Amino acid sequence: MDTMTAVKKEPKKKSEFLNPDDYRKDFPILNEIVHGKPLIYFDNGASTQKPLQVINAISDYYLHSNANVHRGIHALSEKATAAFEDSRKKIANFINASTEKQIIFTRGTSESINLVASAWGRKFVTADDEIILSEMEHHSNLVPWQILAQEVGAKLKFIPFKDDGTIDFPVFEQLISGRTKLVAITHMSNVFGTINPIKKIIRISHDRGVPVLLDAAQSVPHLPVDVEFLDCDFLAFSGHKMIGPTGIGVLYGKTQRLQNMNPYQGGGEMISSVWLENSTWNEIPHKFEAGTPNIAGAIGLGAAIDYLNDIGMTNIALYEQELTTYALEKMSSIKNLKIYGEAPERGGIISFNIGDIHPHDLSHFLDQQGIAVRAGHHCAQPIMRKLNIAATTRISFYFYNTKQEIDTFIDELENAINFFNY
Ligand code: C6P
Repeated sequence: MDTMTAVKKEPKKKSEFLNPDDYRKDFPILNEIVHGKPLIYFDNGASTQKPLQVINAISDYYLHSNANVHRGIHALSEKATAAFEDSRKKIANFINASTEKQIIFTRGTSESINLVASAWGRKFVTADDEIILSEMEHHSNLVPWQILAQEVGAKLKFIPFKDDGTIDFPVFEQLISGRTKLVAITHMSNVFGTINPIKKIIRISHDRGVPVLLDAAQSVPHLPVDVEFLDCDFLAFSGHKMIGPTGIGVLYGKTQRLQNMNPYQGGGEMISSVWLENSTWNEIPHKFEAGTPNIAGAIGLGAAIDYLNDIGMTNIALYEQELTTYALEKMSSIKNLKIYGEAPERGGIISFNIGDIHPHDLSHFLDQQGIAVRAGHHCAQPIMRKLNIAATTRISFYFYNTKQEIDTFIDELENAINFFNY
């Protein structure tokens, strides 16, 4: 017998872009045993794990330089302020902002978008103005605009998505008009994984004098994102989705736009002078950072950015693409498995259902095998409604995931199908 044909060809396991084992050792949580099985963490779209370098940066701050920022003249406060502001510079460089003054610390993507809806929207959006969103937005890029629109009497318009989970671009070109005040759209869908054609959207919007806000919660952690190249007006993202801590996020804004906006919240730090009856505002970014900020969070995010830069965002993007192609190929051979979203340009997020197995039952089954996935509407109820489903199961990758983990996941999907007798 010809042994060459008898041997089953094994898929290539090694990637030319990065070796996850070089990084997994920095993430102690990846060694956890869950329900007696080694943890496979496929819920990175919801939140990522943290390496020791980030955990240590946070504890170093509390151990050696804990003090409030921008206030004290003493050594600890100066140290804390330097570390906090250094993180702001790292973030500016990471997304290629022209100055760190364009980087505002927030609690996360949701707060960043609320900040713009409140401080920019209330000043510049009036009755009968229109804001263009898409049907594939996360609730965080829908609800703040609904609140604003109801308050000022503006209208929301929606770019539809098609069966393959991509936006209907010609409809966008029809929707934009002299009444449009803003286009706010997700860079990468947290349900479909679709990477939207934002460069084109921004160019067309700018040709009409319309600013663009990008919800970059799922893109900045996974792709190289360059705000100068994209020319977006606002960009929002979260630290916890990019190996940083929870409770810290970023709003990037073009200088002129930030300067022209009202403050978001009142309090310490955001003022220049205060009288009993009125006040004047501090310069950007401090104008938008009322009260004591999340100092440890900002420092932790700076450490996360150092870590991601060491790997290289292009390597991360290419590696995740490889994992996604590998997973999609394997999943496509499973009977009755439907994947939602088939965009040619996509990130490492895969939403699916298997027949009528409920996503909560499937995710519970997978959890019992140590595999963490997300099941539900993914804070995108309008997507579910349009697809006429209640929920999906979703897997989402990061650079520390492996093809071996995908193999185990596929085996467990097959076991689930047997278990549920489907
Ligand atoms: N999506 C998910 O599992 P916050 O919660 O503020 O850090 O991020 C909100 C947010 C905004 N936009 C998009 C595209 C997002 O994916 C998210 C967070 C998580 O999909 C939690 S619902």
